[in-house]
Amino acid sequence: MNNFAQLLILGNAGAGKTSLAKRFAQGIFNEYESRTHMYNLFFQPVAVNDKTIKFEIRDFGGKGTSLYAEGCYREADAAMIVYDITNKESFRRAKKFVNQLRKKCKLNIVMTLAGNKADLLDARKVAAEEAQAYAQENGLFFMETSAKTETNVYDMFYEIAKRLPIEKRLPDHSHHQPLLNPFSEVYKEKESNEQGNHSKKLYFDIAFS
Ligand SMILES: Nc1nc2c(ncn2[C@@H]2O[C@H](COP(=O)(O)OP(=O)(O)OP(=O)(O)O)[C@@H](O)[C@H]2O)c(=O)[nH]1
Ligand SMILES: [Mg+2]
Repeated sequence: MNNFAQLLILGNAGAGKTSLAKRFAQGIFNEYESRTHMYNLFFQPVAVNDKTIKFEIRDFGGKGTSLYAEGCYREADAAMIVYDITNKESFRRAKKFVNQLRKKCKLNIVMTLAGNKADLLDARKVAAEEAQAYAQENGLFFMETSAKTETNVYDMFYEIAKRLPIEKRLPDHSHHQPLLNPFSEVYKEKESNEQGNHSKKLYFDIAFS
């Protein structure tokens, strides 16, 4: 039983987004990873209980591609926001990404926060407690990771797969149906001119369709 999930990786330039994706999907780490200009695509399955979630991972460049990334917010099933624990500015930027995403993404998106480069403890500028508190307040799953030493990398992706809404894991046509989340529906009043009868009708619109 296979199920697809679109996962976006967002964060400051140099935070380690590509390194995390490559560690997870290819099992490699480059000391000198080159900057991502648009985005990289990775496909990697994860087995969760008796199911397989096939991740389609979009790893965006942290510089100058934000508008492009925003075009994908609506479709995303999950997002991993990455900051670098040795760079305070990258944590500030991570919070910005969370705010931007919240405005446009599905209500049931799985959002996680990765404090990357956790191997560089001596250079730490962002306390794990601060990030954990922020994550808790904002409904994000949080872990410190290291693409270099592999710490928590697989676990992070596995946790995302585990948290995907049940509906996304159904095997058949169900994922083609709009998810009827009571909070995602907006009422819209429309004039209807059915059979010459000028009656007012209530329409249901799906906010995210
Ligand atoms: N020590 C350490 N270095 C890391 C880690 N992850 C990434 N790096 C290094 O940090 C640099 C930037 O990593 P990238 O993966 O290219 O970062 P990015 O977020 O994809 O950057 P952009 O594509 O420019 O947005 C590279 O030289 C990596 O080798 C980590 O966990 N620990
Ligand atoms: Mg990159």
